[in-house]
Amino acid sequence: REIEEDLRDALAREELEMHYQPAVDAKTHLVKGFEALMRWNHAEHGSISPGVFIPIAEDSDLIDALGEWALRRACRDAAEWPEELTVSVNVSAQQFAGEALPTVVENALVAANLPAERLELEITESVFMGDASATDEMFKKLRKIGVKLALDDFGTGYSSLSYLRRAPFDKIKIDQSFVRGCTDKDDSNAAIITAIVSLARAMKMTTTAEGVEALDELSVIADLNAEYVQGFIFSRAVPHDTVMEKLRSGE
Ligand code: G
Ligand code: G
Ligand code: MN
Ligand code: NA
Repeated sequence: REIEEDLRDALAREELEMHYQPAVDAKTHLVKGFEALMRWNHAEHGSISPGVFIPIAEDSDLIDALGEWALRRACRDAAEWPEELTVSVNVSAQQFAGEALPTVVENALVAANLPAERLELEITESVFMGDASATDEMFKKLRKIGVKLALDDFGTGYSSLSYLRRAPFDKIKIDQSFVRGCTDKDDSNAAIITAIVSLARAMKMTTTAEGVEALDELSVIADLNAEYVQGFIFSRAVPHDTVMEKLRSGE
């Protein structure tokens, strides 16, 4: 397809950009870190969503090059932020299944002079569909590097609690579908969030509620004791320059 050909050239043409969405403490609203989200400014078609081009990259051999670029750029940008702030990078199951990932991660950290614990990799449970011993081995290697690991989109897809036992996650990201419209502490979304928060605590993991858009969602989620929140109520993903301006102005 034409879009795949264009994506092949997008890196060289510098049409890809990393934008950053803050994750904030649910109670104090202080910024804890940023999630890196890729953007593609196509020469003719304008902005193309990663929801469209990441699956195309995953179905071709492009995801490794895109993923490496994302890690390097995100680490480089994060190295300019105050040192208590972390950066979270989404990693595709295809990258996770490839043997290069640990080296790519280490090289990105070294090139940016970023301490490993400031980088968090967001992984979805689809990685567990791959070969079990290779998956376990990859978790060990990443763990050894010292990066943080978050389980993304939790509660959707083929959620299995056994994944939590098998892999050393630091954080669970509660999917937007449970967060959106969670405005009442007695509804079923709230019950699910309560259960996830409690499970995470018992396993020494933190939680981030994703996709918070409204004040009443924010207040319910803070009451349910999710540690962090992310969503349009605070900010969409913005370019690195904007992050730097906001950090300087103390926003
Ligand atoms: O930012 P937005 O909501 O449009 O992202 C859509 C999807 O694309 C999300 O599932 C997100 O995780 C994914 N995505 C965004 N940036 C990256 C990236 O750099 N690498 C990978 N693998 N996925 C990404
Ligand atoms: O799959 P992942 O969780 O990485 O995807 C993150 C996606 O969620 C990005 O595309 C991002 O733009 C989107 N997103 C972040 N905050 C909100 C929000 O408050 N509302 C909606 N609708 N989407 C959000
Ligand atoms: Mn994510
Ligand atoms: Na997510």
